[in-house]
Amino acid sequence: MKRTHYSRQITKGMDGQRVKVAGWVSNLRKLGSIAFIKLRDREGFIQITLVKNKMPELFNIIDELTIESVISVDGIVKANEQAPNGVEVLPENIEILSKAETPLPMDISGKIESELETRLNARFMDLRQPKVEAVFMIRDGVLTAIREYLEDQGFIEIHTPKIVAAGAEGGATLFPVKYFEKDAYLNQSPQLFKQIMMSTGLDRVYEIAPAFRAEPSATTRHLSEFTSFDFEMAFIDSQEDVMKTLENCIVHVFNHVKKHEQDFLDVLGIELEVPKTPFKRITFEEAKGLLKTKGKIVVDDLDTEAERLLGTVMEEPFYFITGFPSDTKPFYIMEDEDNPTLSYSFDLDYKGVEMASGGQREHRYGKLIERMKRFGLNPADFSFYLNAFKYGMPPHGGMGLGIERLVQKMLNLGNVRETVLFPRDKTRLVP
Ligand code: AMO
Repeated sequence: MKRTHYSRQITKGMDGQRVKVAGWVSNLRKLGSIAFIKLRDREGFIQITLVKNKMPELFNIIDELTIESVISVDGIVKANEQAPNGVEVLPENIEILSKAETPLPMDISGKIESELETRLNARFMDLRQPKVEAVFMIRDGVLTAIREYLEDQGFIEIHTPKIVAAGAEGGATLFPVKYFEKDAYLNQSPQLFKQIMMSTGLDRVYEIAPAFRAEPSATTRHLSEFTSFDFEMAFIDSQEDVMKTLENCIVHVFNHVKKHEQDFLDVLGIELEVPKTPFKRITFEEAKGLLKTKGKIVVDDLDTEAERLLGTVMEEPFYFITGFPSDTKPFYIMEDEDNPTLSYSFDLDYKGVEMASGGQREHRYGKLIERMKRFGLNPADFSFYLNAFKYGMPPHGGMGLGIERLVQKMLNLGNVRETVLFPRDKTRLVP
């Protein structure tokens, strides 16, 4: 290997030890007969110090190197109070593995702030910045924690098709696909498949996978391709069972990130507060009342502005809104037994933005067909889904959460695109 240690693993206590480090030349400084290379790898920086009279041949490499070239360095660790982190490496050999051309496609020295569009066009370079990299290290921690929590709760990870014959979340945001001789779509959500799974006996499932929505407008929280975290669980008593699983999962995620990703939170200057359970629950009616006091009149659903305003009046960052009107929720949501104009649905909002929605599903075949027809859907188009309800389908519920929105709000990022390596939106198809 070209490396024995990442930069962060090299400590003062290793004085005198031989190491091999590798990474990108972040900075170069030549001060007469001494020169410094600031080497960057994914864990941070390490100073490589060259002294001319100790290593006359090696010293000349400084004139050959360009910023952002890739090198590997064999050398000896030296504790030095004047070096960053109190430690440096005195090289015995430096190998140039790949020389970077000049000028660079964007400045990543931190001197010039680039526009998001410029950064996304040169994303490979943008991602070399510790602040950008930190977002993805934390995102990795979020996903690890979700899997950890759900596996512990007896859920199994599944993968459902992304090329489908019918969508569940409304025709307006479907992407059509040419599929041999047939019409197909990119799936908007694993909804129909995770529900089919509830009839199989594998009665607790989750999926973390891409979902596609042809979102026509450019906003700071909509993507054409996002990562949907879904779970579905059977034999529930009510949607409360789903909400409890979700809030406990969120708390586990925050604890995990705080424990394992603190270095990256520090890079971003984020003081992460672990939310407390139970999260506050308010009904849609109560939310309407709160919004009225802010001068916002809501009829049957919360728009972006209503969600934002609600965030300003709620005391806690996370809160559930329950009991939305049944006509504004999808056909698969169960209506309230006592008041069918309402539904057993919920949204989870975080700092004024919808993170997740879910609820108890309609598992009774006849009622489901009725509801589909009321929504103007043709049950024949959904027979692959409806068949699973005819031969033994337990009561069940679940939810879907946008990973990008969760990371965005957790890290106080202005735009959801910051949390995607290569975002897709109406105008962006490359890189
Ligand atoms: P919904 O359509 O509310 O519900 O989506 C669930 C969550 O997914 C995220 N999300 C998005 N994130 C970024 N860009 C988008 N275009 C986008 N669209 C949605 C949001 C949202 O809260 N099947 C149901 C879930 C369920 O009932 O289990 C569904 O898809 O964070």
